[in-house]
Amino acid sequence: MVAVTQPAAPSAAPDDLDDAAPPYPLLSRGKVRSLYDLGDGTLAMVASDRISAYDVVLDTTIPDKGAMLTQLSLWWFDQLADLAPNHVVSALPPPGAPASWAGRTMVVRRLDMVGVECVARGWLTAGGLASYRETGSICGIELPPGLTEASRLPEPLFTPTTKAAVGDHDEPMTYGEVARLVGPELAASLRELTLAVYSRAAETAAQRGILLADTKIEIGRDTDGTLVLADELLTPDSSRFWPADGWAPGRVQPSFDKQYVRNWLTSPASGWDRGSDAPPPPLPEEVVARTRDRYVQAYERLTGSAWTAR
Ligand code: PZK
Repeated sequence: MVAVTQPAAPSAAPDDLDDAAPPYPLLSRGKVRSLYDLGDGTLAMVASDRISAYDVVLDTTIPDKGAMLTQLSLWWFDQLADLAPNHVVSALPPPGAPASWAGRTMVVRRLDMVGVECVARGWLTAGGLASYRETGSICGIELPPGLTEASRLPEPLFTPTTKAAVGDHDEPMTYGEVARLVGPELAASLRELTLAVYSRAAETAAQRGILLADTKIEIGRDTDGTLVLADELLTPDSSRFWPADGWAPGRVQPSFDKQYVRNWLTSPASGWDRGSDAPPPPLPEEVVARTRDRYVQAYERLTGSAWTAR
């Protein structure tokens, strides 16, 4: 068992989860989600309405974001149930949970988590692009010359990374490094499952006008070693979704969910200096409303169901 350190709460962030103290011990806290130990071999994963941009958690929350991402994960777990089992035990908050947890909570089986971040990419951007520009390869996989920002890759790639502590950046690993870390059999299974999840999800998203540029999935093992899909799955926080219309290689694609936030934060109107240590200013109401609408659209386009706040 690895020691779990609790990062400090984002400074002065309105904490939409802590309006009532939950009657469970906190096991782990991420930038925008918390994990509680229910003590019976299950955990409660609670998604907040907090949003991060440019690696910082903002002071402004996006109403219903946590519930939308939780419901989207649950939908994907169902869609992919034939590929692998998942960790979901219940979509209802556990007994005694604060009322604010409704809709944003999943009770999950406690698993032995694999110590590798399983990433799949179908399009080239961000860290993958930086690696390609430096070395012509990603995670040791040689790529053809001539690729650029947002290029479609010749085929989806398994591009695993190390699991860094909160606030640190994950480092790319070669497949050989994964095999040395977890053993060749598990490495092969991780690659196979990651690519199967990515391919199915990318196909589903494409039918709905959304490109799934990349995604990070978390895999655990149950007591008999069966691989189980865990964490959040195929949400805008774990994946890059791009609007398919208007996609063109050679320029940075607008983010499906965070583009209004990024545009405003980097505009003169925000007065924020990204390079400084200063926290970003609160988002204007209109940016919040538009961003919320993008999460609603992502939920509705992917699932084909209307978002009704719960
Ligand atoms: C687990 N995280 C990431 C950190 C979060 C999530 N089913 C599981 N069993 C054991 N451990 C985990 C899971 C899952 N999922 C997931 N860390 C451990 C994480 C912080 C907050 F919501």
